[in-house]
Amino acid sequence: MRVPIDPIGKPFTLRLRRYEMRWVTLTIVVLFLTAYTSLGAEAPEWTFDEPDAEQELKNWIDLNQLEPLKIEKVKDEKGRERKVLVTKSLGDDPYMFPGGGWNQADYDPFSGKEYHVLYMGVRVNKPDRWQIYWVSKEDTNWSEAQHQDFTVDAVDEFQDIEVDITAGDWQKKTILRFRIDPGTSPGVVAEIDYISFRGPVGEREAQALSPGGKLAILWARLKRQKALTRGE
Ligand SMILES: [Ca+2]
Repeated sequence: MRVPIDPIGKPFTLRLRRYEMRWVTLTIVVLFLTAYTSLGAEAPEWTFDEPDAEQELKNWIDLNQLEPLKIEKVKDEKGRERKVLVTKSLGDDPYMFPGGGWNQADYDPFSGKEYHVLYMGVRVNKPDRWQIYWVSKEDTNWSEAQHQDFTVDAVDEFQDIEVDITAGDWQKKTILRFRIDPGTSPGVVAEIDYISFRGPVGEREAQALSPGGKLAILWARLKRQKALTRGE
């Protein structure tokens, strides 16, 4: 077959290929950007460690039946120093809004499907029922329909607790804001080392101290993800 020659003298098919290549490149870039933005915002995490501790605390407002929140340096049972948020309940309905208030937040909306485990490092003076309430894009009303209870019994020693949130269709929703009720009775003193939807910070810190820590963390994350998928 004769290849048509354009005025510049290059075979037409070659020019076409270059023209197509531009489109292929552009398509790849667009697809990549689409995939990247659809990943959504990363869920929030607070560690109360330097340098952000005081700034983190400033955005925790609209408290109910709680002594003013404070950040303290304490020692855990292994003698390790931890910077913690200290709460003390004054009634049977204490609550606080991490990173904002009932109608504002300093974090972006996040996927309940992707981030459905509440991770918390915590030590308490007595076991009690705690709660999490939330509002979502799908339901912007604060109500019992979007809440879950969980027990915290990490008495006298820090525990990394994981709460899989299965109530109120959390995993089908985009979470806008949430509140934590640190207990449901007066006199609950809690030392909260971190609150996160990304993973257990305590485990991360411990492993980071050991050689090959990063690999170990990655491996632990994969194992945990597998376990969660299996519903363990
Ligand atoms: Ca901490």
